[in-house]
Amino acid sequence: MSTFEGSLTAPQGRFAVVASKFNHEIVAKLVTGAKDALRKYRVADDAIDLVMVPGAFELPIVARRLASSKKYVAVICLGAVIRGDTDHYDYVCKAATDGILQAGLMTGVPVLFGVLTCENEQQALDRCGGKEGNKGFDVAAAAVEMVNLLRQLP
Ligand code: INI
Repeated sequence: MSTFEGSLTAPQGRFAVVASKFNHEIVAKLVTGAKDALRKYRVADDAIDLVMVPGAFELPIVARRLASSKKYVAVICLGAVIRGDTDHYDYVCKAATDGILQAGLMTGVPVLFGVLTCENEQQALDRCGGKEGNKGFDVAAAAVEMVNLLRQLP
């Protein structure tokens, strides 16, 4: 039996980070976490491009464009959606989730889902460098792993 598993060794190629400006203070910390992980796994700073979008709803169209461009080995999407008084939250979460998944499936390029979907601001703060860690870091590490895994697969 052969087992395939992506390593966390530095992959060749460029990484794109797409980050939403909505809930900027939280997303900025996710971006910092993602950069920390990429640095930890020896991705050079000048091999990372950061693209800002208005909100999580806009992540998919940009992720798909970047993933289709053949310029990047992975696209890391970062955002934070926090529930308000209406069901707007549900629509933004669904659009972001479905669209980010589609961007990866349609292009074959790993497109990572680093969007916090939270009931309140505290949950988000806990996950962007607080007591629950930094989801941006985790997702960027997963991007490195996926690049290395996909390179091994037929
Ligand atoms: N965008 C977010 O990234 N997070 C949110 O919490 C959010 N809320 O709550 O409304 C949000 N809305 C904006 C949305 O992503 C789009 O930018 C906007 O609808 C324009 O298409």
